[in-house]
Amino acid sequence: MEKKTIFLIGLILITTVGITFSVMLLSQNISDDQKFDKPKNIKADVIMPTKVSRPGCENTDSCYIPSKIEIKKGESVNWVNQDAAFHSVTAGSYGEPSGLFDSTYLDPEESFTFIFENVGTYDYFCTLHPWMKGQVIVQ
Ligand SMILES: [Cu+2]
Repeated sequence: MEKKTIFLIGLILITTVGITFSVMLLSQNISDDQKFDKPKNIKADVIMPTKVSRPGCENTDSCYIPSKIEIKKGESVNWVNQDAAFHSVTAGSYGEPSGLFDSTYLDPEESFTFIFENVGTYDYFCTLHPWMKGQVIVQ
């Protein structure tokens, strides 16, 4: 009788501790997911700053900032549109897209990531604004 009581108490304790841990882990997972979903936590390698939808940024080479970025083979570049207008990140040059990558129209705050698997120099541009040009150098 006494052994049974001890066993029951033990069972209740183990169950309680188990449930507490499960709830703790679950709530931690949820908050991690929420953090991950926040667009502001995305690391921007290159930004499209404000007002580049009008010509002028090409004079200071600042349509994409930085306009030239160097990475290693296998690494990715993440572009974030910080302007209030649509922009794209499209491989090649205006009128001659290479087809390697194309973000299509990026909404404000939207981002695009591409992984460069091969060494080379890659020009890119914005399909909406011919003056917007950038370059990725993969070593
Ligand atoms: Cu643009």
